[in-house]
Amino acid sequence: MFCMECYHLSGLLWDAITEMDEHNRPIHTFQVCNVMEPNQNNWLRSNWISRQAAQKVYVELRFTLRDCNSIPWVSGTCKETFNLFYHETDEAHGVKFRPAQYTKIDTIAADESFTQMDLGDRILKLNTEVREVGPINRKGFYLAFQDIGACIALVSVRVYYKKCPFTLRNLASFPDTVPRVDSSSLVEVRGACVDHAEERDTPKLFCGADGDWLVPLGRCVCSVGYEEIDACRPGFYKAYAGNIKCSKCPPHSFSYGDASAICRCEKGFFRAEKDPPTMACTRPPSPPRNLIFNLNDTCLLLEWSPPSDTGGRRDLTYNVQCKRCGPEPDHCQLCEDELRFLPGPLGLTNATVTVMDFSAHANYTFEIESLNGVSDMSSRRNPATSQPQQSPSLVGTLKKDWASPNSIALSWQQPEQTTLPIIDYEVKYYEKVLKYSVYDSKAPSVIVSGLKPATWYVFSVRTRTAAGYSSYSPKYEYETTGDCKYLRPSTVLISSNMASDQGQVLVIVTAAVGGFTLLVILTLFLLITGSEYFTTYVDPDTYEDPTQAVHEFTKEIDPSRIRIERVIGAGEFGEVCSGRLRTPGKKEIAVAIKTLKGGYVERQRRDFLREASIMGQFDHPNIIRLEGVVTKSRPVMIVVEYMENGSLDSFLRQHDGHFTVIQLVGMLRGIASGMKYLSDMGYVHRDLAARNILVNSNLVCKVSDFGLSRVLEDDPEAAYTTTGGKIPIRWTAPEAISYRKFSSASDAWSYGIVMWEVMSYGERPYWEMSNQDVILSIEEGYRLPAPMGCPVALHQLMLHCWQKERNHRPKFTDIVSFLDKLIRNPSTVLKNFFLPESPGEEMDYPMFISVGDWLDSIKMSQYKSNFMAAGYNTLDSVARMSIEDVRRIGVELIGHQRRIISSIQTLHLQLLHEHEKGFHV
Ligand code: ACK
Repeated sequence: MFCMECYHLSGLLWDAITEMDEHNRPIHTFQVCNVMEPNQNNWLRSNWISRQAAQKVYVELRFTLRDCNSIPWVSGTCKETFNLFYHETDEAHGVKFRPAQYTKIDTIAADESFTQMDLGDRILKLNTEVREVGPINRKGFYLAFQDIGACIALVSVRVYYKKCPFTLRNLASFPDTVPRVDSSSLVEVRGACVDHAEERDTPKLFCGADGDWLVPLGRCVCSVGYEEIDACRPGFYKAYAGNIKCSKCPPHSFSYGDASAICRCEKGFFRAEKDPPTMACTRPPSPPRNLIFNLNDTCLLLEWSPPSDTGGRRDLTYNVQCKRCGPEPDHCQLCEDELRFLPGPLGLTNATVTVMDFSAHANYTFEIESLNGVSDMSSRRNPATSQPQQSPSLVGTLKKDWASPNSIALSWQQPEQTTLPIIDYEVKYYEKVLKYSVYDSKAPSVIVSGLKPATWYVFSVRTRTAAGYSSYSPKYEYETTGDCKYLRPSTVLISSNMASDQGQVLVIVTAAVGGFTLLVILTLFLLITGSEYFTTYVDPDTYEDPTQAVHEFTKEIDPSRIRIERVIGAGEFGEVCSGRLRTPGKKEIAVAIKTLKGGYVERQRRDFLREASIMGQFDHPNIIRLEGVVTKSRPVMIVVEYMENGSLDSFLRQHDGHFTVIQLVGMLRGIASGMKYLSDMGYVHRDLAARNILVNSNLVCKVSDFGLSRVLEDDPEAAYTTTGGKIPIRWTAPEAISYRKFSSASDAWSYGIVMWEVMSYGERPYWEMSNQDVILSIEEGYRLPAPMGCPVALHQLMLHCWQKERNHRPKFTDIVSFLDKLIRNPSTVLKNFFLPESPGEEMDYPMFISVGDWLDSIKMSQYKSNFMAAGYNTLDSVARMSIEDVRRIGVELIGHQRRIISSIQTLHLQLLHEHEKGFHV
């Protein structure tokens, strides 16, 4: 710290002595002990000490003082105190020392409270004394120690001053501060806000004489984007200064960097000017839905449902746009000014508007646009007004790829130049005089099915890009049983002339999404003629408004007429219950009630009710009967007739071997009859399987589950795809698996599988083979063998259903009459090798080359060596094996015995066939 210099004014000097403590560490001391001599005046002076910032300094002395009583013969001269002095100067004096210049601080005496210091053979009692020095006004000072005859060892001198140290309080920093000399007054210190913090009330602290900070006042707070000095992390933000935490970015917004004051909206999402930064980013709403109209003599009432997606906002409004079109739908002019709208055409808050003052014999198109506070911000505003030059171009001419009485596949050339990518195509078609439908297709092709035979249809396509729709292509007219030709554009649509001839006003009602993407077209005719409207199946998906299909094809049941008794199973959308249905004037009946579980989204409700809209169109003893629906209250329900024995697959598994062949054939006959009805209606089931057949207490089987026939629009490759892309591989015909060619012929394939399920009492088709193996083995010609005990005639029918060429498969009408024959003449069924009159052409059924191939094909390869070892190395020899033979060669598992034996039966039949044809294996 500082050096000491000794000054001997009389007597002996202080001695600088180094001793060792008990740890062998050197202790430097200054000692004086002239106790024998009187009038001692020995000085020890420090070197110059800068006072630095201090006004008051403290001197801490550690020393030992010998008790005079402990020293013999020193009584008159021995002292037990020494004096402490100081002298202020601005600079060091060097060796010059004048005691007279020094001011006494105090006389230092030994205290009672010594601490002991072990100096090897001696124990010293160490004394500590502290004295204040000041105020010091010069730049520095000297300390001096005056010995007047004591025995002292000065061990340490510590000089220090007190300060309030640098500190952070309330997000403000306060510097080192030296207290006042006057211990009663405090130093007021103003703090500086730390980085990224800002002053609220001036932050202050007071520095007390002892170096303690006292009385904090005022504060700083974290600036925007910061929390407690740290920056908000990516994904977080802080929009307001304050000592609050950073918050997670609200939905649909993000922050990439640190210290974000606000989160930026994701693409397609926006913040309206007045939206606070804490609010989620929002987007324009989806289009209004379920647009319906009511027309009386003078006014048109348009009503719609709010959009399914409000974009996350509450400030939803609607604008109505009116177009009056000439015979060509693309020659339209706006007509809001001509008509009277109540309450008005723009900024509607309720989902309804009344329109009046129509001109006679005119076509009007109304578009309802939903808007919200961020619709203006979307770059995808109404393309018709914003960027007309970008309107997509027309597609090329329409071409028929193939057609059947009920369907047509059309394709067209993509527009040559499009500045924007094509989102999809809208295909509009209509029976020349009856009914409109619209499809969205992602590919430049479409398959339109469900058409009526011998009916003229008109097709037209337009392209959609982000800029909106192109005009419609030239019309393509086609008669379902005849040839096709192009019509002149002037002969298109239902002309206004024709409409007026029949006293109609054509109203095309369209709904647009928040001014951009999707223009959903719903075209309705006011006049529906034609009484044979429901003789063929109508796909509810062709209705823009699915609720309309529900209204049209189902009866609404008052839920008070339904009594739910118990839950019988779990359906795709919710529980299936059994219960009773009361109908006034009728006997109460048992019903099954399918419920739509709570929390559903609109799409689920629509999918759920689609089944009812389909079922409601059918009326046949082998089709599950729809009693009605509950849609006006919760839960939404579909009520169908009760089938006591549940689904056919589990029913058969529970009753393995219980029925006669004729009973089983009776069940199959019922299913075939139901399927004949469906195919006559033009309905393709797509999911015919025993699990989708229900059985009542009289063993009557009824086809159910009409969910799968749904058409999805979102497959860019195909015109049609099935729900969720899931195809029940084991039940599905190869052409439906590979190119989604679903037809009544593919239903016939599935029927063959159902026959196999029935005859094997619910065995899983192709057992545990993987789906991929099933597809491959079918492709290679493998077909399921006859189940154990299955009459050959029935297996023959199955094989017939599994013809690769779909036109060779039997029609359901053939199947029904064939089974009828079998039932009428059971003995023929029971004769094992009866070959029925083939209802179709020759089968293309494969032959196995070797026993090994055969075993591979039925996934029984593990028994190859058993067969070989027992000498069964030709198919002929295998075909003669009995169940005992199979057991004897070492096939122990009953399931395997069963599989091998049923395959042997088929093998036998094949061989018979081949031998008849003159082949030898
Ligand atoms: O095999 P199951 O007993 O028969 O279990 C299923 C369950 O509900 C889930 O679908 C049964 N189920 C469905 N519809 C009916 C019905 N109309 N009558 C009786 N049971 C039914 C089905």
